[in-house]
Amino acid sequence: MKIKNSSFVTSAVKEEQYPEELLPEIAFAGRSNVGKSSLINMLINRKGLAKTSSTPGKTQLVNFYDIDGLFRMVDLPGYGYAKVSKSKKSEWGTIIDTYLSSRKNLIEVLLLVDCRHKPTEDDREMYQWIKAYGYNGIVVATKADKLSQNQLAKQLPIIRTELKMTMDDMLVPVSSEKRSGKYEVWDLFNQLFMVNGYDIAFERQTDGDEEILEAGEAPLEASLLENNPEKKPAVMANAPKKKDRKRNRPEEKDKLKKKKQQEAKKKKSKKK
Ligand SMILES: Nc1nc2c(ncn2[C@@H]2O[C@H](COP(=O)(O)OP(=O)(O)O)[C@@H](O)[C@H]2O)c(=O)[nH]1
Ligand SMILES: [Mg+2]
Repeated sequence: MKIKNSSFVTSAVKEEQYPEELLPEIAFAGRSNVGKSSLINMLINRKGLAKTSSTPGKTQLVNFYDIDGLFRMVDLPGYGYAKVSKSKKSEWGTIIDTYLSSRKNLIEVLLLVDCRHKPTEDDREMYQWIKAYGYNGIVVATKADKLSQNQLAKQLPIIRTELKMTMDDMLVPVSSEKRSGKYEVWDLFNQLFMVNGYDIAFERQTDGDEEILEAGEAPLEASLLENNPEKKPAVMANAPKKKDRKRNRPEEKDKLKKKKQQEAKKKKSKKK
């Protein structure tokens, strides 16, 4: 099945503004400017459906995109933009928390990090958050075109270490600029639909001007992963698990909150 129609559904801040929970959703989280909107556009072969921006930190909205009436991609508000005020930051936290905690049809959250940089504290927190809500926590390393293969091979383990990922956790390098990593992400989506019990399977979304690959043939961007120290493309190495909403118990959330508060206290006392 190829994508024929993708469209913007709505932007939301509050739960009442979300579209009905009729379709499975896959959400994209990450710092502003990390490449969330660009990745969405690449995946659906559309240039400007998700608005990309060179002035980050502006939109604090959850954007829903409908893909062929079968599922939705959800662009979450970006975090970590220095010029954003404290009140904006807590607003951001509330918007994300509301979405993650309430959305029954959310099957996975991808965390995007820039492959060139060490993940930030915000990234680490976001990753913990995603895990605490019972998702696989799939990490997408963006802007892979900005690094050589050797540099990328060095960066990927750093991202793993900083985010405290295990070898079971998935890490996928992509470049929206070079249009690489697209098939890996789509294959992953298909696996996610399958393990979550949805009868949805998309064909590899070719751009039209590139060769159409036979089933089982290595995708063009496999070369990008050649130097991946994990040898296998990360996506294929481990099958994603069905989301485990049981882990999303209030106690879990409370524990996480307490831990955060304790950490903040420690930091404060250190400063003194
Ligand atoms: N070189 C390169 N630039 C990218 C890539 N993805 C996004 N960008 C650029 O990074 C900036 C922010 O991208 P955007 O998708 O708007 O990020 P968002 O804020 O996370 O949605 C834009 O100027 C994009 O053109 C990529 O894969 N490679
Ligand atoms: Mg964006």
